[in-house]
Amino acid sequence: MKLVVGTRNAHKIAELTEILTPVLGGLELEPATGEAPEEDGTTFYANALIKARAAFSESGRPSIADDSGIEVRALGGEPGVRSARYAASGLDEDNTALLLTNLEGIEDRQAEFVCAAAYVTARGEYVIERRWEGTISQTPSGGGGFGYDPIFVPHGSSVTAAQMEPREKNEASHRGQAFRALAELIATLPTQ
Ligand code: ITT
Repeated sequence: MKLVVGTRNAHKIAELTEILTPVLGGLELEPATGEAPEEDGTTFYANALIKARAAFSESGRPSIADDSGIEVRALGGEPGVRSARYAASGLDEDNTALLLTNLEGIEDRQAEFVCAAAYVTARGEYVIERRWEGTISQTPSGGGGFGYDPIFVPHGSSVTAAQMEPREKNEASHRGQAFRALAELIATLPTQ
């Protein structure tokens, strides 16, 4: 099966390959090549659909996309859908540094990663959203993963997501949960 992936984030493609291949045998993922669409939705659900629809309309082939981010309880759910561009530079190090600064002196460190996984074909549109709960650490640790992984300690873990093996992260993560469920749904649909 071939799927076009509406993302410009190479880390997501690597994770999606590992997550989806065991469920969808013979899978080939092909990155979308057109211009990235404007993510002007106010929810992960809406933005995931915007990206998957753009990939589908440009390629004419079944397409998937993910919109994801981190919601921090003490910050009223920020950065949320703005996670990729929380700091002005949009760099991972600057985003995590800003989050740590904004949480200075705050005891409640509860946070959730959220992933909306979308699938768009000529026959229909599907979106599945999943969450991964944890806490924000005091300082960054670990060199794996991307984004906020170095400061996210999943519930039940003593290390950050950036200190986990990729397989261990994908098994538990918001993206792993959402795309495994989406892949199981895709596997039940008629071949496009
Ligand atoms: P595309 O829109 O091209 O897919 P993006 O990186 O801009 O790439 P999003 O708009 O979905 O993607 O923003 C997701 C941001 O949320 C991402 O850049 C990270 O900062 C953060 N994020 C999402 N999933 C994450 C994960 O598994 N680990 C760490 N940070 C994550």
